[in-house]
Amino acid sequence: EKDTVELDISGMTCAACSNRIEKVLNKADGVENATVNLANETGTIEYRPGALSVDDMIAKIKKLGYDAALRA
Ligand code: 9UX
Repeated sequence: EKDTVELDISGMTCAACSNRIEKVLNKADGVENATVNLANETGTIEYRPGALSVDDMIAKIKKLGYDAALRA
């Protein structure tokens, strides 16, 4: 099955930042499609919950030096 999650992502200051996060998320096992919006500071990720969790995604983003949280 497939799920979609929206994250708040902060700390991005240029388009290369958002591209970098997109690239890492899209290559992660279980991610079907990830788009990151620099202006809105959000990310939308379609993924397979059996393969990775939202916490896994947040950890990957934090490892790149940005902050991320589940969008309330
Ligand atoms: Mo742009 Mo983001 O030079 O870490 S890539 S600020």
